[in-house]
Amino acid sequence: PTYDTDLNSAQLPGNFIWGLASSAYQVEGAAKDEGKGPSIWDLIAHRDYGVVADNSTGDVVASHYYLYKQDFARLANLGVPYFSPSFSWPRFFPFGNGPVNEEGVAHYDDVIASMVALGIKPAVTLFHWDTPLALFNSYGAWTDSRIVDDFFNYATFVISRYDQYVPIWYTFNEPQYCNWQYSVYHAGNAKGLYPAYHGITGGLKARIACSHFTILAHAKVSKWYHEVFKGKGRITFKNSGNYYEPNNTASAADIDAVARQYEFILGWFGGCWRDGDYSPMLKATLGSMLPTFTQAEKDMIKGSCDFYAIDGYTGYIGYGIDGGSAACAANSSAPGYPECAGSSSVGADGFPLGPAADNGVNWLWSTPVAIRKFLNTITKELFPTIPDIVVSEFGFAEPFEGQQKSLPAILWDLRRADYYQGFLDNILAAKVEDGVNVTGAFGWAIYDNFEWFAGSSVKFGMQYLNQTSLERYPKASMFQFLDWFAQKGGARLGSSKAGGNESV
Ligand code: PNW
Repeated sequence: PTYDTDLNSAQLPGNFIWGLASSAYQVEGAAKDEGKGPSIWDLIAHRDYGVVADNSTGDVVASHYYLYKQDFARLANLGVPYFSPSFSWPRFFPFGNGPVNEEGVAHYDDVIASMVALGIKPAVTLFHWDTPLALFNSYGAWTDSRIVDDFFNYATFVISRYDQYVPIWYTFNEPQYCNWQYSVYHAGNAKGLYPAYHGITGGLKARIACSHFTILAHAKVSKWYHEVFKGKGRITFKNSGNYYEPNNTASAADIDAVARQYEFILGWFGGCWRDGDYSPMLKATLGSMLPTFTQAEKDMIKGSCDFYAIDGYTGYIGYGIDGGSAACAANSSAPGYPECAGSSSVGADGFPLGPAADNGVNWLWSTPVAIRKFLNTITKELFPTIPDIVVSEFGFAEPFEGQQKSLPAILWDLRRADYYQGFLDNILAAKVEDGVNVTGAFGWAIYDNFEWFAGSSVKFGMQYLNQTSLERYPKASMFQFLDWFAQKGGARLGSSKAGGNESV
């Protein structure tokens, strides 16, 4: 890509927030320890051999539950100012609701205290897919309206306890995952292996309900947060989405396919920026299958996001399907992908300027310029009222890393290093050249972890995790990531700029 300005001399403002991210089930381990209740992921990983690619589980992973102090010490030594973990709902409330688990509370008290002592600022996600199993078993979790009050109970407990230390709260990680393939929020029919609990099959009805109650749960917590902790910190949720470029910018079908992708992925959860309601396209497509919000709910949703957070990893070419809109409408009893959302297929080389995806992750191409275009699309075209946007996750899986045995080779992860350099340059270009108010960027992940259905066969870490000794070794990409921020003047922990905007 070419840039109009000299990006080498462009500098980040001191209040740009940056750091590394992770999530509870993916790193903590200690799955049965100190009073934690099971989540749906304990079920998924254990119940059916073969559901997770390499049959790994979250039982141990990096044992972050016990080794958090050394993890934070390293982050501090490397000068990383923010860390974005998620907290485990079933550690606080083993049954999802009911009695609180004091051991879990004491644990997170010390997690927060340890970060604060080192000056690391937490950006905490309250829910990253580890739904308490008890709620799944008793009423089907996200398919039932009762989840809204149970999440509210958990979220308000945690926020009340740690508010003064946490400048950023994310209620949900990627509610889009209510809707995609495996319904990771409620384990409904993951890979077709589960019986239909409470009528939940992971089908469209369950997915729509999950999305609906997630939006309401977020909005209810956000409203409470704004009333009780006015002006103290910021709250939003993390969206999952990627950039789509029409294959042929003169093709109405390709343009239509891209528009439908955005509406079905980001528009579904875009009520914060659109009068609190579902988009017209969603309503037109899903008709009576789509639940409605009351006016009071719409008002609550509209004001419930203080900024936009996007987990944006890659970019695709959008191809129209012959008669795509018509095929979607004709199939109106169960409109779904790909007819309604437009094709997500990509060319052999993925997004232009990106190399082929030989990394074993079929959705992830290294497409640096896509993040620049995506930030423009989100803030200027899709949701022009967004005040500022944070890239809350981005990262890359190094080709063949899962199979590599030799440590030096694993640590020399040049494709990932290149990905971070390219993405960060393009995030900066969006800011300084295009005027996008992008205010933060978080790399995924702090180290190799449990990659959901891919288990430990796919690695996203900027540190290698030895799964036997549990030692963590920084990879080349970690230093690339850190060097980039050092060059661009990103506030580092321990530097005079550290802390950035104290009012945040
Ligand atoms: C994120 N996509 O999920 C999750 O928040 C993490 O838990 C996960 O480990 C990480 O990305 C890497 O996979 C995504 O298909 C999964 O575009 C898939 C997509 C995006 C995000």
